[in-house]
Parts: sequence; structure tokens; C-alpha cells
Amino acid sequence: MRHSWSMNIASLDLAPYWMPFTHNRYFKQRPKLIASAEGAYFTLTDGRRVFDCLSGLWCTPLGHSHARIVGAIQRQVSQLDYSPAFQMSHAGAFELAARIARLAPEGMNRVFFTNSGSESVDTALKIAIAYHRIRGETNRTRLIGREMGYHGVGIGGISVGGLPNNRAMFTSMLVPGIDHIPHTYNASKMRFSRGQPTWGAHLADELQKLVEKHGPDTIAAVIVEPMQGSAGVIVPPRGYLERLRSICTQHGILLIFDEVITGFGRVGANFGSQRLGVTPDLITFAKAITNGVVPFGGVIARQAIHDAFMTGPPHAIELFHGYTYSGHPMACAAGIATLDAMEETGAIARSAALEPVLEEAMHSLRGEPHVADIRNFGLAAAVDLTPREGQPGLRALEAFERGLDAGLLLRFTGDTLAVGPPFIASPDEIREMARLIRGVLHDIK
Ligand code: PXG
Repeated sequence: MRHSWSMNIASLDLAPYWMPFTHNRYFKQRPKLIASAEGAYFTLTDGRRVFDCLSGLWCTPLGHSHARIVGAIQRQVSQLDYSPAFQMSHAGAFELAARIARLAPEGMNRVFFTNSGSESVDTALKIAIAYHRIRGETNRTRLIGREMGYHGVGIGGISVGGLPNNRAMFTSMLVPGIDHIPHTYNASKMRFSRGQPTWGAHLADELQKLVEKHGPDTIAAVIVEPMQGSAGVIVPPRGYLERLRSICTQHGILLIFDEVITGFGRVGANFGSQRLGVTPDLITFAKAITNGVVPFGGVIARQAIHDAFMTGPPHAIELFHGYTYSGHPMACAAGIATLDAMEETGAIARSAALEPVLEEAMHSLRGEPHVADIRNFGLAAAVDLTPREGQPGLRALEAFERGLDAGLLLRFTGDTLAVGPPFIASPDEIREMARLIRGVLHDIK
């Protein structure tokens, strides 16, 4: 029955489903539906088989229909399908939190569970604000994000986020008291950089200017992605995150790393923090922790932050926050199985070993038609295309469509193509992906 969709698609009513972050009218004129997935490949309902260039949406590093994860979920659902999350729990939640704490940077060992990256971000912002308040620093209410940052779509997340389209329709809802430091991309200084650009550490000093403007005791937290994913793989300049860290430490500001994309191996280490040698105070995660199979996410806190809440009477709730599905048994089973599989197969070391292969393959596209810039870090890369005169976004959209014919499911935003292949991909599959992209670039206008 796996391919039964292909028989029904013509009779599907496409109108009721309002698709997220999608050109609904265009899509419904040219629907593209996925029927099944195996390993690093999707099969569309029309029979096309395509390489999963972005690991789903950065979330399936171990590939699809992973036997161990599928089996763990099947066993879990037949044993305990749901457990109340408040004043009650189940063993899997504790086991997974302990596993995550062991992988996290030193000293970060308390884990709160959510169901998505957006919820993780709003949770981290709330923990930061509440942490200062509980310690009597009630003036520390300001939050600082970064231009071009993506922190999901909650009200908190779009307020600290810096992608203009995600904010434009909601300006009246944005949280007040938020500033943004500049993003670190500068084409003229870093075009075609491999890995971390050497220019740009000084941009962290913009944080110091905000501290001086508002007063050091008014700022609760700074949130950044260690590597900006959604904006198109913007890689932190050497020394930049170190400087942010030291300014935060100096002024008692919490540093939050949004590791929804960079967590669990995407940059060749457990977390971006470890790869980059900078330890924040809070880490958000989601996506790869369950290999994308069950929606899940969370926040990892330094123990001292957690402990600051553990003060009132022991029978009192310490943090008035949580979700019906925090620590859902299926998500915990998927998370434990994902970490087991990652550890047993050395998946994160494999991601690290593939980084130079991806770097070489993607930078070989320099000089091909329309290519304006190429960036890479970890097992992630982006290619900026020169926008077509008067029609921004159309060239990348065309590349996406041609890619499907060529055997690639590419990701595009604006005129940027992004890739983040599964860790299970072979070096040859990564080279083949780049070869097929080259063909697509020659095919499009
Ligand atoms: N923070 C970061 C850093 C993210 O990248 C979120 C939060 C929100 O996660 P949820 O689970 O609420 O969607 C994200 C999500 C892309 C792409 O193509 C990136 C994301 C989602 C979809 C597509 O780069 N990031």
C-alpha cells in the first residue's frame, strides 16, 4: 500500500490545506507530493526519485525509514502512547534528558522539553527573563537578537528574529524592548569563503554599544544562531562569537545559542558550541534530536540557571511553563533511538569527515552561470544566485523545479539555494549532488 497515494492524487482536493511558508496558489497549480522516503531519497507520487539535499528541513540526518527509530516508536506506541506531562512523567523523558545532558557542553545539564524549535526559543527567552526576575534583577528585561536571525515563528521568536518578511505583517504584536545587532554577512569581505570568514569579529562590538546605550543591568539575554541557517548559511567570523561571549559575561547578560539546526551533528560536533569553542548559558534544540520523525525540541540550561528557580516551598511549581506534549513518549523513544544510532554508527564523526567533501564539491560551482557566492560550514552550504532582473526569487524557484527533474530536492529561499545532506550520504552522493546542481545552473535562464 506504500504507493497508493499515486493513484489518488488526481482526486485530492487541494484547497482546504493552507500550507506553511508556501506559495499556495503556485503550488496548487503544480502540486508536488512525496509518496515515500528511504535513506537519503524521496520518491514523489509521479515516480521521480530525488536526493534529499537538505535532510528534510535540516532534520533527518540519519536518513528516512531508519529501522531502529521506526522500531522504537512502534514498540513505544503499543506500550505507552501518552503520559501526562505535568505532575507525572515516564522513564523515557528522564533517560533522554540525561542523554542530552551528557552530550551538551560542560556545566549545561538541565533540559526542558518542547515540541518544536519555535517553542524552544520562546521557552529559552522566558527562562532568561524569569531567571533575572527571580534573582531580584527585575530591570533586566531587554532582549537582543540579530539581523537575519531565524528563531521560529512564535511571538518571542519573530521579535528577536531578524528576517524582515517574517515580521512585516505582525509589527503590532512584536515584543517591545528588543534590539538587533548587525548580521555578519558582507559579500565584499567574504565572498567564496571556505568555513569561517576571517573578517567581521569586530561586529560583536555592536553589542557593547547597546550595553552602553541602555545600561548593562537592563539586558536579559542575547540570542543568536551559532551559524545562521535559514538566512542562507551565514557562517560566524573567526573570533566573533568569542567576543559576544565575553561581553555577555562581563555584564551579566545570558547568551542563548539557538542550535535548532546546528545541534546533534550538523557542524561536526554534538553542538555548534563545542565546534566553535564558545559555551552559552542556554541552548535551544529541535529537529535532528528525533531524526525529524516525531516533532520535538527543548532547552538546555546551565545548572546554576535551573537551580536559581529551585527556591520556594518544595511543593510549589517553580516555572509556570510547559506543554501538553512536553516529553511525549513517542518523541522520547525516537530521541533515544536516534542518539543510540548516532553513537553506534559514529554519525557525527561521519558528518565531520564529509565536511571537506561538501566544501570541495560546492566550491567547484564557483564560476558556473548565475553563481554570486558560495558559503559552507559543517555539513551545510549555500549558493547565492544573481537575481533575475526585476524578478527576485524566480531564478532559484526555477532551479528548484529543474532540480526535481534532475533528481534533487533542493531548498531555496529568495535566490539562495541551501544544502545540508544527510550524514549517511556517501562522498560520491555528495559529489553527484554538486554535479547535478551544476547541470541545473546551466539549464536555467
Ligand atoms: N530556530 C532555528 C535556528 C531554526 O532554524 C526554528 C528555530 C524553528 O523551528 P520550528 O521547529 O518551530 O520550525 C528554526 C527552523 C530552512 C528552514 O530551509 C529552517 C527552519 C525551518 C524550516 C526551513 O532553512 N528552521
